[in-house]
Amino acid sequence: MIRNVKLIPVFNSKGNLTVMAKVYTTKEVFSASVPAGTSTGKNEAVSLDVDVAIKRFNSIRTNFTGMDENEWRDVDTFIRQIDGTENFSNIGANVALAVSIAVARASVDNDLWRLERKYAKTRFPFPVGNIIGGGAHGGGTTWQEFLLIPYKAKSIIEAVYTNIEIWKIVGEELRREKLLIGRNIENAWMCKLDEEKTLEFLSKICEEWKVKLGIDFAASDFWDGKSYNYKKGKKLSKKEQIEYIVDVAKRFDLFYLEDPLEEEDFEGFHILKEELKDRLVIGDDLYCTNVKRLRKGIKNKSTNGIIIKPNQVGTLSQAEEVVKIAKENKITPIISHRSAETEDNWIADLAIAWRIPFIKTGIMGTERLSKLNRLIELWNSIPNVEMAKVW
Ligand code: 2PG
Ligand code: MG
Repeated sequence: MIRNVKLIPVFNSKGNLTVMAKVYTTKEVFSASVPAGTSTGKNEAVSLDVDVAIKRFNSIRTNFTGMDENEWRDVDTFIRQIDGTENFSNIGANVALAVSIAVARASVDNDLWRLERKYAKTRFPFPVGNIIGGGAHGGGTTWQEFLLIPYKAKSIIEAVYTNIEIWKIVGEELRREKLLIGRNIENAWMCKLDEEKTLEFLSKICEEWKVKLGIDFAASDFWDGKSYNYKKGKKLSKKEQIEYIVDVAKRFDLFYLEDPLEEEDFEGFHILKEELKDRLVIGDDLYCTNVKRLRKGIKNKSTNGIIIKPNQVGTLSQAEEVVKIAKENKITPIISHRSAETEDNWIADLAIAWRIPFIKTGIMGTERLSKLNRLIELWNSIPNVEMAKVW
């Protein structure tokens, strides 16, 4: 039984305040902290300023006393009721999610990966690692993230090791060639190469290491309502951007294409998906982990992949529903970190609980490694483990 819920302001990896929730039950104390985005979608649930959020929460927190943590979905429903809006603008999606996760943790004695136990074998997600960055995250390119997928890996440690080794090699080579600028907010390398030069550079390394390449274009960030505006002055219309993405995806054999178009272009995504059949065309800002938007994507046959970021929607049970509907419609879920992270590692556990085949969580930096190390820890403690079946 829940005795009390408290919120504490803590810092995220960008040095901004975020929320840690502490749920006191008759057994123990359970906690969770939540991340924040930088290139946020305009349809995300609203996160409030931490001071305001904590003040508002303190006026309602006694309502949780006496609730049953094992009925964590009911607690989520209650959080939505007391907020009373579609987008958590009263209590804040940051507060809603921190409380939601801490309560869910209380229901499984902290082992969030046990939230759903339906299968004899436990499957682990392939890490999708941000190697070179740009856009709103910082770096030379207009596109936001160049991503590695170590698809040959037979274990999670091998997968993580592959991405880390490539990260070291890429950093050294960029430094040697005097192309290095530094590291960005997700600890991806920032360099002086443009989009295509970056792809040429990475393609060679990916071939040697047998990893697949992906991109998060975060295209809404360089769309002004009329054209896609590239850093070096190139302007592309909707149609030209689609043609360019198809060309680049084929030329560089890109397996993973996240937000290649702006967040309202459901029809454009459909055209791309049809042109790029055996690749993942993924919506992040397009969906914002929101059921209504996912249904629109299903109707328009927009994508075959969806990013799952629970803080875009507000509670675990809402994110769980999105994962379920996506799977029922053969849309691959990819669970993801945010650019401003904490050391909390719940996305790792959720990837396992919800059988999600990919986890996007960066490569380096303690706030990224905490998720990867959690996966390694679980791989070594759960019997009957295997990598996701995606290839
Ligand atoms: C993204 C994420 C994570 P942000 O766009 O996919 O890499 O960035 O958290 O800034 O939205
Ligand atoms: Mg994205």
